[in-house]
Amino acid sequence: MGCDQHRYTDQVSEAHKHLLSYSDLSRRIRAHALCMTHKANASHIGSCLSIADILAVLYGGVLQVDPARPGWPDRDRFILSKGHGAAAIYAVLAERGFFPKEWLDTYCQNGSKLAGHITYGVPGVDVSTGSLGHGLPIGCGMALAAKRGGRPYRIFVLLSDGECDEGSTWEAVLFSSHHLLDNLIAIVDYNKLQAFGAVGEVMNLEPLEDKWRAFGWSVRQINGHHYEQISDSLTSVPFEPGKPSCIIAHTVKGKGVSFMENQFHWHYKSPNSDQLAQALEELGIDR
Ligand SMILES: Cc1ncc(C[n+]2csc(CCOP(=O)(O)OP(=O)(O)O)c2C)c(N)n1
Ligand SMILES: [Mg+2]
Repeated sequence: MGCDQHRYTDQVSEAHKHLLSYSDLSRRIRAHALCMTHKANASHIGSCLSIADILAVLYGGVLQVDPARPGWPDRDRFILSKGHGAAAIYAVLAERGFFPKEWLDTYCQNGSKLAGHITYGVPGVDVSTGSLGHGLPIGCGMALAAKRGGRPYRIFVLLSDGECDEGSTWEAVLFSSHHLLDNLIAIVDYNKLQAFGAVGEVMNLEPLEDKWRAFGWSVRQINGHHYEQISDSLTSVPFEPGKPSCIIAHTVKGKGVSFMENQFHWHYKSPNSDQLAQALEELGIDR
């Protein structure tokens, strides 16, 4: 079986002329990411599935961005600090019309614009990442620039729980509360897994909420697969005036595909043809 992902997306598109619902959009993100990693024999499908629902809400209703003007100066900025989740962000950008869906077929191929880690220059992408621990520090600079320039836009940074092991992340946490950056929002994809094992065994983060609070942030914990909780939290920022906001999103690595959920080896493995077929079937995609 090939990986003709546009067959199903075109069918769904015709049925939905209006803005996609979050569940439709997250299903498409998951399906694209599965097809892309399968075709490219690429890693990080578990990481992509973990953030699909958060991306669906961000790009389906929260971020003030314009696909026709990706460089609009007052757009909200979004930084995917866990840059290895590139397939998921490319999928949602294509679904929102930042570039043609056909580009997704070229993911990780020679000459493609779409590299395996999120890359500046792709329409809708503001920052290249991949070396973990850089997204929040960059977000701090952007947030400070917005404040000093009197601009209204917000900076959303999606980081992994593994990145909470990085000293640079905690320097940024400290910096942003000191500078009263209430235009900065960190979303922690707390899927409890890193590349080779459980967060609790590699480097325990608990009590994680207390740590962010102690550094001067306002914090909420949510279920990162519950659209209402995601949307409620993202539309309530800043949680407190004068403080940056942190959303600790409890998620499942591999979410949505039964045999990938909570299995750390799906950090690096890519689905073969049979596994892709089973995964798409579980998502309810008729191919
Ligand atoms: C500074 C740095 N060290 C190591 C790596 C290699 N690496 C890629 S992903 C990853 C860990 C993945 O776990 P997590 O950060 O929790 O992200 P998840 O896939 O669970 O979203 C590591 C160590 C890297 N990209 N950057
Ligand atoms: Mg993780």
